Amino acid sequence: MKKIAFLICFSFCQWVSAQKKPNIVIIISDDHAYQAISAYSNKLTQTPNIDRIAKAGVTFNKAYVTNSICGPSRAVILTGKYSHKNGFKDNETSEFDHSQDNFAKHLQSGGYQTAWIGKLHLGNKPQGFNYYSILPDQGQYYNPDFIGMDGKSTRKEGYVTNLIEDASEEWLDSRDPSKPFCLVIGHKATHRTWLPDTTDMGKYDKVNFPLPKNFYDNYTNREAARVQDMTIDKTMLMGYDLKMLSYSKNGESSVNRMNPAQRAKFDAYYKPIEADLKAKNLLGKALVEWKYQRYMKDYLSTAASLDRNIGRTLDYLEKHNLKENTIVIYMSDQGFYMGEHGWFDKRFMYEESFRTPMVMSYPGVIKPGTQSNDFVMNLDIAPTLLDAANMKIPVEMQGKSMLPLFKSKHAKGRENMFYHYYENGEHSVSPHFGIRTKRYKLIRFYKRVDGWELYDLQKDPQEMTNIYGKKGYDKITTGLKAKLSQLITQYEDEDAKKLMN
Ligand code: SGN
Ligand code: CA
Repeated sequence: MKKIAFLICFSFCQWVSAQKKPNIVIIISDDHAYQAISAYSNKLTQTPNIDRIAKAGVTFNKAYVTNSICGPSRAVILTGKYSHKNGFKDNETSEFDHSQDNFAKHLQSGGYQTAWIGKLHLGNKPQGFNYYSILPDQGQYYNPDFIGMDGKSTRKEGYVTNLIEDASEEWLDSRDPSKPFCLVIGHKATHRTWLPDTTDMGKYDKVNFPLPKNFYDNYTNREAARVQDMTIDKTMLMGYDLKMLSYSKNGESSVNRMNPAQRAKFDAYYKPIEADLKAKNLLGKALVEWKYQRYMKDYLSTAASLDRNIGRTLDYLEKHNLKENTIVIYMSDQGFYMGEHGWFDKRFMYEESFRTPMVMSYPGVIKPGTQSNDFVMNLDIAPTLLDAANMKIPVEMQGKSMLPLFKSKHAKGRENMFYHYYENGEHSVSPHFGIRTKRYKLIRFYKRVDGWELYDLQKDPQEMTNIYGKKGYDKITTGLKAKLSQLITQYEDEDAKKLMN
């Protein structure tokens, strides 16, 4: 009898403490640039729903990733560890070992129901989730396949961002309401080839986007920037990327999963653009600038489809009285170039791709409308979530909880950050690692390009002038190398250590 009473009491206490734990919704998009989010900049577009999260909580103005590429960034988010520790260094050769520790496993053991829905890009069998439904690899924009927990692939009719939101709401509907939950919504948008929902095609047709100041960069003094393969001019394809289907053999790939109704809408929008382009016969700068305008229009329309669905998530939480007890985080897996340096894509430790958008609401803990200029990283997500759930943060996690920044006036953020990018394939970006302090950035390129770069971000925020080895910078360089060595030792990056010469 006593034992039963104890068990009832224990379960009741557990239930009470579980009730106090906040729910968590993390929305992770793909390749969404902060330049294209109005919480950060009004220059290009409005994203009212992402802004809702920012207004309800904090806008991290200095959020960064440890390795600016999809799978590796998600591996860092899951594990709270750098790529060399979680083993997933690049998309092309690494395989993620899901048996290792991750935040979801901890939350589960703390009574949370967990789910990952949408893009994961770390194989199709995550661990630590009570439910998952995953887009295989990069996934498709139209009528995509989803892989379920039984390993079976199901094709769903519709547009990917809407479908991921539908599946997320279905899971929320079906969960056990007596337990806290952690839901990761992994969006494919705004990944290449920037294909919007048919309802958003043409949304920006009347807008003429200003060229970034360094659009016509000639990469003087920056060898890695010179040898890359990610320019709008040369790398971006007329057919495949910009949907001018008659221009290339593989141009069909963006539309080959569409059903006839979707295809008819696609053709109704893109075919007249193609006819107009042919009539214009553009060459040289005129053609590159046309490509830039089309890139912006497609990308921002895809982002509009994304923002609308983020609004649906927020509406769901409000409608179901979950808003007050739910942490909402919106972030991308990294930043992206919107024509800066003449580029699209990411990978570099330069600001546009090293930085990521990150906004977070946490009612009762984060004051609405907070602007944060502390250095935070994707590495910090796992420890932050465990901290919020009132759970122990494993010493192996290399990130730091961000919550003290909001709870204590005396909390101090990072002074500097360590970055390491490994992939050496598509887009020809040389592997590199480096340190960013409040004012300077020191980068060591290796393998494809061998050498150092140094930037004074105060004088040169666009990172156009490499001052490594220039007169007057010896002392600064020596100091930065010492700090970089400290970080390499702290994070135990043996490969980087060997290259500190
Ligand atoms: C694909 C893209 C690349 C992109 C990588 C990595 N090519 O390979 O442009 O850099 O993904 O992106 S595509 O022809 O398939 O579109 S990531 O977001 O997965 O890291
Ligand atoms: Ca990505």
